[in-house]
Amino acid sequence: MSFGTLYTHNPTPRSTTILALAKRNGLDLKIIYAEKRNQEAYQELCKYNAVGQVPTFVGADGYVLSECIPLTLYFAFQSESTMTLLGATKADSLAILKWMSFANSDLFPAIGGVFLSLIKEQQIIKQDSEDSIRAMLHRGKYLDEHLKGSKYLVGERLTIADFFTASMLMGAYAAFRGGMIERFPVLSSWYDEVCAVEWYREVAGGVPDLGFPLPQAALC
Ligand SMILES: N[C@@H](CCC(=O)N[C@@H](CS)C(=O)NCC(=O)O)C(=O)O
Repeated sequence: MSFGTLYTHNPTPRSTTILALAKRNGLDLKIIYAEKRNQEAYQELCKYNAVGQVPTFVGADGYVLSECIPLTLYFAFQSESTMTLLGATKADSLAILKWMSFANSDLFPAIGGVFLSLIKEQQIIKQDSEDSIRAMLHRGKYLDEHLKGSKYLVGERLTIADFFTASMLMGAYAAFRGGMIERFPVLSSWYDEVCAVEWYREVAGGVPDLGFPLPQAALC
């Protein structure tokens, strides 16, 4: 039975964990790539999301949901086994949301501001590349320091925050893998461990190693 349709871009890290959860939960999900250049798909997306952003989900029952954080949670809610990734206590659930929000709003845009210009892709909202480098390194250090005292982002068990944050880091590891390992060893071991989890790797794997040098900048 059809679960619904996910409007996304090919690719976008904002959809990676959703797609991995859909596969793990055996959901029959139709994927529509709705970049602006695919005008027909884009116009269809705009019927459900007036700002034309992905990911946006339209359920077979007509339920519509957009924004990658609630969508990731919605897909995790679809089975008992993935619900265990949402935290065992209220404090854990709130910490999971905290890290997902940080990854989506702070980490991902900073990485995008560095990575997209390197691969000659257009930034939707143009960002200063020096500021983006500084922010990417600063936010990477914040994660590296946090993971020195915590096996996973939220305590001793893998949660959805780990998969979601790893997906948001993929641009940085695709571009600067060697430099990231050198500068952020703890973050990098955590990243490799999360990416090796089979159900996640089946969808998120195959990140290229483009071999760019990690840019340097004075941290604020
Ligand atoms: N606040 C949204 C942002 C979604 C977003 O900006 N998606 C990008 C792709 S990663 C997009 O659709 N960009 C096209 C646009 O903004 O016109 C979320 O967290 O899901």
